[in-house]
Amino acid sequence: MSENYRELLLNEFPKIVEEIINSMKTKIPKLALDHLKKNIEYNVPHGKLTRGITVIETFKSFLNDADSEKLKKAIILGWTVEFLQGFFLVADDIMDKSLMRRGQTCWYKLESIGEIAINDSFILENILYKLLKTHFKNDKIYLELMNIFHKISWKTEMGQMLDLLSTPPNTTPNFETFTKEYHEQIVNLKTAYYSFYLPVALGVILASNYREDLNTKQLLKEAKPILLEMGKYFQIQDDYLDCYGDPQILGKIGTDIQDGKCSWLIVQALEIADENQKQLLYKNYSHDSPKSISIIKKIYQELDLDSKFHTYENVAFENLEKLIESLKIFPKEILRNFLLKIFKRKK
Ligand code: DMA
Ligand code: MG
Ligand code: MG
Ligand code: MG
Repeated sequence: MSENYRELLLNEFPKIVEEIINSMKTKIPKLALDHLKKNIEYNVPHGKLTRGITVIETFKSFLNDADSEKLKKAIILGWTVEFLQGFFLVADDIMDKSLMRRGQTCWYKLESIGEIAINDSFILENILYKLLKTHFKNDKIYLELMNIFHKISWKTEMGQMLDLLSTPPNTTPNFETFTKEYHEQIVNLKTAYYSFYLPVALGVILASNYREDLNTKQLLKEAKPILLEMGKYFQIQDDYLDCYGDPQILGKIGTDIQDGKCSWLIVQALEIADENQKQLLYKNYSHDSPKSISIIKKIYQELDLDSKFHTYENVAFENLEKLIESLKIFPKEILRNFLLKIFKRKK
């Protein structure tokens, strides 16, 4: 099913690009139009599209007999989350000094790009509001859609702020922030809201555009804690894969150790390390040298973090299954599907 939705999304993409380019055709010179197109095409459609697909799947499970016009709205809304994601990733890669994203060189790292990437990320964000305006301005949910994007973007930006504040530049990490609590706050804010709550919320809101009987507030209130819990699990996987994933499959190369990130792995490590290991971790974490990185990885190995993660993953999965089972009004299938998509993921 989701394969179909992926195709539906990808079929619509060229039309979206054309719509944006056409809207600027007479307003900016050709070289700028070309850059705008390149920015969109490079940074938006090459991911797994999980968020976009989830919007459509959620919408369809509330409005099974949606006609093609309604389905098209779901597809557009799916792309709006993917533009938001593109915006966050282009900016995140600059801030994290990453090299690869989705199997390609990071946008800002391209020879012909560089610092314009900062502005390009803003543009990707703005496009999502253009799409909302063009396709939803006459719908009763228009304001609700704008509000949710603003609210969730704010959360994500707070999360990125916390993430970056755990290791300011040119100094040692704020090791006092390397706690389970701080880490949980980071992942909840920077990932869970926009990656899990938002796509499902958009699907429900769009369905409520056509179904008077849907109580969006009640439905989302029930699903939200579970979606946020799934988001936490997802970002812990991301932290794990940063160190243990295969860059070929992942499409990106880990930077958390040299960036000094408050990652699940270092938080675990500091909790169980002996004094000697702790001193080595303090001394080498956030140093961008192969020697320091390998010392950190060696301690992770001594502490058996790999298998600690697998244990965590199984416990988290069972816990999420139970939470989903306890739902009273929200369709369980939607969250089950979402969970199965990410369980034991390698990318
Ligand atoms: C990503 O956190 C969060 C946002 C809001 C993009 P991250 O830097 O761990 O992501 P990645 O590992 O994909 O760079
Ligand atoms: Mg990053
Ligand atoms: Mg980051
Ligand atoms: Mg990461």
